[in-house]
Amino acid sequence: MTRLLIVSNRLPISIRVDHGALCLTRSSGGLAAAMRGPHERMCAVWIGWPGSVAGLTPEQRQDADAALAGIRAVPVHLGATEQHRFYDGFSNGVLWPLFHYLLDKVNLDAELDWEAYQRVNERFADIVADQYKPGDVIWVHDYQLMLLPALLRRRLPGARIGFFLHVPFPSADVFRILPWREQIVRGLLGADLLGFHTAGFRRNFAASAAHVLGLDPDEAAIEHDGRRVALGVHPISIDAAEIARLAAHPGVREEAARIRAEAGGRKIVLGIDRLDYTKGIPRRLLAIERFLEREPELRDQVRFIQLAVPTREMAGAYAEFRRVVHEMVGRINGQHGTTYATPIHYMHRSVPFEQVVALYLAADVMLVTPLRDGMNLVAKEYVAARIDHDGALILSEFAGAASELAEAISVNPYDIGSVAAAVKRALTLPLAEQQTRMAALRRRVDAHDVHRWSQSFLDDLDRAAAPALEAAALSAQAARREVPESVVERVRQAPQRVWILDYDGTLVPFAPVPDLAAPDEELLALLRALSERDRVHVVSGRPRADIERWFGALPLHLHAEHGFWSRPRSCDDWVPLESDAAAWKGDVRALLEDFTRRTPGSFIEEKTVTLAWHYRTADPELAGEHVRALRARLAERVSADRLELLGGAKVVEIRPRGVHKGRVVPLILDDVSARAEVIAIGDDRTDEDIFAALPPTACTIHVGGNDQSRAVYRLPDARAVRRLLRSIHA
Ligand code: GDG
Repeated sequence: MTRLLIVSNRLPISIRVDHGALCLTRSSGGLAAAMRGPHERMCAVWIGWPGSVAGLTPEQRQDADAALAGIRAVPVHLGATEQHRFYDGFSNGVLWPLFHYLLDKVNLDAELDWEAYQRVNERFADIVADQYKPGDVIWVHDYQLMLLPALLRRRLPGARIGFFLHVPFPSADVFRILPWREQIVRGLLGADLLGFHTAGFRRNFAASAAHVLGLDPDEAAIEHDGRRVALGVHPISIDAAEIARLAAHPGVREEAARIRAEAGGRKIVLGIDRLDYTKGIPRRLLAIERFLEREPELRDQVRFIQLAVPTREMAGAYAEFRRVVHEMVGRINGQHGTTYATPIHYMHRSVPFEQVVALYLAADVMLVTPLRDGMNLVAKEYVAARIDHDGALILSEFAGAASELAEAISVNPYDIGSVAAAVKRALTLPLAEQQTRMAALRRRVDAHDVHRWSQSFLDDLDRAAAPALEAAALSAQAARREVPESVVERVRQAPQRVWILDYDGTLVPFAPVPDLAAPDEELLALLRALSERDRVHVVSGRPRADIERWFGALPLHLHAEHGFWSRPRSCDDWVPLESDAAAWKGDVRALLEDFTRRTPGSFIEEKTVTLAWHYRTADPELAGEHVRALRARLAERVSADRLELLGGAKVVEIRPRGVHKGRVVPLILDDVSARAEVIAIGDDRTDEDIFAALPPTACTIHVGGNDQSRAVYRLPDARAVRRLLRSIHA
């Protein structure tokens, strides 16, 4: 069975010392709850921080290590300062508020925190790589470890790596604020699959990658560094059956009855959250105050219960926030309390999960009003606990859960008046409507539970990683196929040599602007020297004018526009491959002009036979949208006119089908002796047509990274190509 390595900031078990004794406690929170199932079912290994071990005696530390090993947990120990900078400083002081759109909370001076974030991600990478065995699947979780996928990819090129983000991914305009945005995107793109809660978060990430790295994502994937990274939508969920079982348990029901009795016949409106500023507690309290002011006759008929679970107590922003919330509760209770009742029943602590479920059971109305939330499991848990199909859920439209739980009463948490109105509406919702809404909600939560979530993520990861594994195998093969010295010697000794050379990326490295890639003196001298003894063909996709300008004076055979134009050495005139290959251009040009008008920064490049639409300098999001629309518009023309569409780096090229570099091969080989050595060198997809058209005896060489090629040999870059040419000529 495939082994799973789960990697998250915290282990599901935390170590602490209480009155000198070692305590192991279950970590709470959505992530820990969600991954417990796969951890047990798949005999997975869980790698993460176990809490501080600083106060442990050596014996206690040994005991702790043994206990962790017993539950297949591997600790990543961190020093106190490092942990503080990595966790409180960068993860929760920069990324957490930024990703939740709370920009005023973003820690401004975070250079040292960023350094710790990098170091800790490296530490995780070392430990994961240490644990890894070929065939394992690695699943990395959340915003604390966003550099980890790329760090692992470097250490384990062939591994299957998935990453799931539990928090929102913000819009590109917000994400771009981050000074380290590029490193974060690159870090994530080391994975085979990136999972998000909602289609919106996925869209935001794709747009950010487009902006920050100039990539060209489509709906469900991004090509980067010769790899394809899949982007998935995987809304996390809960163990609905387990919660329903607890909700039916007599002990839990008794507890719920006690809570109701305690409320003395009042209806219960419940909030359960970590005491985090993203959860919208202060605005919720103001909405409750507004409700109390507006509805004096209901005032005595409602009890608000707020369970605020302590969280991130070491971070500065949280201590201040806690003070603000406690003061607000005090003020509202002071103002609206009576001799007999206090409107807000506030608890600042954590309670056992059975107690949480009892609260869900007791609550007539559940108030879930985060300002932003990745998903919010409390909303789903409330639904799962309502086994009698009644109750009302008020849900913020800014929680990820809102895109699944459409039958909840939706509110804008920033609009205090409308939240107060929603509370009234929920309290007076007729039972039949409660039941209709709750039945629909329950069906959805039951069908998409946490088991299905983890399984579907792992299935998608398998699918996403399959081509990458193949590519890794191919590139490993490729690395072994550098041109051997015996072949170099054979070519050197050949009575006749014919070179077929691509230009951009083969003889010169790529330049940011095409016009800057003109040949240098060294190259011109090399080609001149080579052509004294050999036949040298340059076969390029560039326009005739470029090739003529650069090489016209040399005794070379020239082929431009993918071989549509050729200039044999002895003759000055360029001859076309076909006479009427451009009849289709009028309409297509008009269409491209329309798209160019609507996409500022884009432009059309016209060659004799092809039309190209470049959008490198356009807004990436708008261009991405328009590329898809353009392709759809061209689809019909393409089949009717025997055209083909080529997608390149920020360019869509349209050309007649059948005009490709391979077409020049018969012309080149026409009067070549059978004993001649033919050497073809090229770096991109268009050169594959040359390799395909050559006889198997030809020496074909692909230039560049780890992409697939049918060429027999490889060279890493243009410099290596020149070295080879020089060594043959010498
Ligand atoms: C992050 C994202 C995303 C609460 N009080 C107690 C207690 N809880 C449990 C709840 C629930 C969990 O904690 C809270 O999960 P949330 O999803 O509401 O929120 P975050 O902790 O912020 O989680 C969030 C989640 O990751 C998963 O991807 O949904 O958007 O922010 O399960 O029941 N549990 C116990 N005692 C308590 O007092 N035992």
